[in-house]
Amino acid sequence: MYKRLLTIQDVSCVGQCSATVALPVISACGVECAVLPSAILSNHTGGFSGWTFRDLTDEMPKVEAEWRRQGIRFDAFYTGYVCQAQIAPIMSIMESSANPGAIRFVDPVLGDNGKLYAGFGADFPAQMARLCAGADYLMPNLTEAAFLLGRKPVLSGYDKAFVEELVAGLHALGAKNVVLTGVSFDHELLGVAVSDGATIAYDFNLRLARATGRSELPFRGDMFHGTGDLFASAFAGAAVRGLPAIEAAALAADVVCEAIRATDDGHWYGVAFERALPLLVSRLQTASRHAAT
Ligand code: PXL
Repeated sequence: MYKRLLTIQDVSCVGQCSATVALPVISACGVECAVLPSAILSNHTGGFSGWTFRDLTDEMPKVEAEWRRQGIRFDAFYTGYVCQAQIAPIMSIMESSANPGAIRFVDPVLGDNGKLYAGFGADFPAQMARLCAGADYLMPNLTEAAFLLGRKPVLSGYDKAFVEELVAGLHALGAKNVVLTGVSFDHELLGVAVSDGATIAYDFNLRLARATGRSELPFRGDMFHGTGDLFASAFAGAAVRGLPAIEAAALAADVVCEAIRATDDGHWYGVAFERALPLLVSRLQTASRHAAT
């Protein structure tokens, strides 16, 4: 069945993040992607020397009213970079424009590498936690998970028990499934933890490494911009296509690795996800062939 997903996040005109990643990636998954921009920026806020910012909060109730009037509805929602004043209008839109059984994906975009993104205040994570409460799939990185729980981010030297405590805390906020990214126990393999509240599964990108014979990512600094958005978009698209969460997470993580590998040296503000779209499409085709047999 052809599904329609609404993504709610900013349009950073330049920067390979948020809506400019979600639209092509979710489309490549064979899922219609509608977009409600939360703001328009000249470029993202991670590393450029400045940016313009136009907040679009005022548009949200108007768009909602028009969709109500026309009966426009969605099978899934995926929220990303939004601001404090938008939490309530977004929750309202997700109520009023949902088809029965609509799935809510929440990427609680707050920060990375132990820090909040520029422009977010210390009180924002508690507001974002309200959006997380209604998530069918909550997709934080380790930094965001810590902020949502009012804890200090810990980025290395932790164990499984620590990760599982974070995951339990996120379920306690109300999230049905938790997909925690950036998990690494040994500094070599990076992966995701996927929990449905009863069991936790891990995926450390081993498959792609074996398939390509390349087990290491090129090291170009400690941070790749937009990879969280790429992961969340691919995960949401694959999950809407019917992949089980652990398979959708493994696929999304492989797409992120492929995009990082395909990124030219010196291309610092984003990853070349366009070059990973063939992998995404072919893996989804294989998955759906298997599902059909
Ligand atoms: O990739 C997350 C993100 C999304 N949108 C904007 C950002 C960032 C991260 O810096 O600045 C505007």
